[in-house]
Amino acid sequence: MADFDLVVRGGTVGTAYEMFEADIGVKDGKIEAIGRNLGAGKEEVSAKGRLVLPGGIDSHCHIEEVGQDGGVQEESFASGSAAALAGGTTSFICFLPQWKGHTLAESAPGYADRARQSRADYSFHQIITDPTPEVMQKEVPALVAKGVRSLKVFLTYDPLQLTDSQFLEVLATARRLGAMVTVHCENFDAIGWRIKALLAAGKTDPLQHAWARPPLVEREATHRAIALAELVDQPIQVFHVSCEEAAAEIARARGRGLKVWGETCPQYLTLSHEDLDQPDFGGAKAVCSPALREKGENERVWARIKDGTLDIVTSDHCGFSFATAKRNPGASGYGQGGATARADGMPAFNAIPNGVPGIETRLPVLFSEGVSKGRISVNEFVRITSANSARLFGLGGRKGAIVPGADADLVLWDPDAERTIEVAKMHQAIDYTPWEGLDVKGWPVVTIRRGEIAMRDGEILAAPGSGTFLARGPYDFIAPTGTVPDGFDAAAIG
Ligand code: DUC
Ligand code: ZN
Ligand code: ZN
Repeated sequence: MADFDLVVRGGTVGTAYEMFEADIGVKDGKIEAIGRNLGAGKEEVSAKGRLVLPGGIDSHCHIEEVGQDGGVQEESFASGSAAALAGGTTSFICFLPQWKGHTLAESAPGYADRARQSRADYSFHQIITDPTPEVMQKEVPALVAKGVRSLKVFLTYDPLQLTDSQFLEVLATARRLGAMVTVHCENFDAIGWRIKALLAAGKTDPLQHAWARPPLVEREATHRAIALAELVDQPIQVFHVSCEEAAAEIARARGRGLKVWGETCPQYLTLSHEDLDQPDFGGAKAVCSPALREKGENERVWARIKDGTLDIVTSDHCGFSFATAKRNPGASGYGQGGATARADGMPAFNAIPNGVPGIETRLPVLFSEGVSKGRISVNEFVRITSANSARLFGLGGRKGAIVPGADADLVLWDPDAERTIEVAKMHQAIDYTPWEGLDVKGWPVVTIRRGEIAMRDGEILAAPGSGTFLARGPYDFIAPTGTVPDGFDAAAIG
């Protein structure tokens, strides 16, 4: 009789801090044993010559997200989760929207039901754009109780931006409820002023996006977000850090003992202004915010991964195809300064929906550019792609770790495989990838989600609906520090 449902045999196991040769025995979807010469499994997967790492957690991606006009981003839960599994990611956290003037319930009816089509495990961050008493005192507590334990706020974008006082309201509510606050840090008015000036000068092409949103606007908003979080004594995570100027603000806060964490994305480690400056409106493919920076900035962001300032690398996957949404001014809500169009009918830079696809390429690009090129170790790769997301978002012990009792979410890597990234071979629904033609070394060959072989050699075996909602309960990282700058007792008013 078999000892296990599945045995992954003879691989090199890589965790957040260790590398060792071992078999992994799986029972009922969980890791039951780790050791040499384990007994037989009903099913066996040879991992000879492979690295066996925790399945990726993409803690920031936009899947089938509902826009302010009720339209839906093009990546469905079925296609987005297939793309995730193909790229070695077994869990993701995507977004429940709120549109100004609407309650949470009104903003995305049926979204949680649609998410049940996922093939990967999933959870949600709740976006807050209109923190009314009804939303903050009734809807958000109910949602946190159901396991949606993180809120996302935007300090820019016309339909999304919070004022500082609204942001404080969100921070105070999160503190009371024990939820993480994640922040898009860019200065709304500074960007608006630059957009106006650029449009008035007749500058409309996608490259102008970078001039409208220079590092300074990110640095200022990162500083302000940290200061306001310190005032309330609420932990925050700064999303999609693109540059040293913003990372330095996080490092300074961390040095002062604040609970501030930083996330970046492969686009800020590998792409640059040059990708925005392409013929035939091609630069629109690289429009995301914060904007791509000058070429040399990539290495500075890598350095902030190395020194631990940036804890997590997510995709910030957005479902905007080049043939459709990227040409549709203002469609998504992720734009600023009006739905301006150019003489050729294409949107001006400010109205191109912000965001790039990346859920499928996140791990292969990072492995190749990071591990294969010697910038980071396998252990660092594990930390920034799964372990830290699990710890910081309340999935510790269950996800992002290879230990007995954890979910058997594993990805087998062939560290020597050489591939070229081509959208034609991918599983995402979006019609382009910003990494088209990139040669990579290191490739995920088998993905196992809760003990089920979900992807083998690029073939998706997990069915739509086989993913599970991950409810996230209270956890240590979101406990306030108990210290505020001037001794003010926040708990007394919380
Ligand atoms: N920020 C996000 O987090 N996602 C999409 C666009 C954006 O600016
Ligand atoms: Zn953002
Ligand atoms: Zn995002």
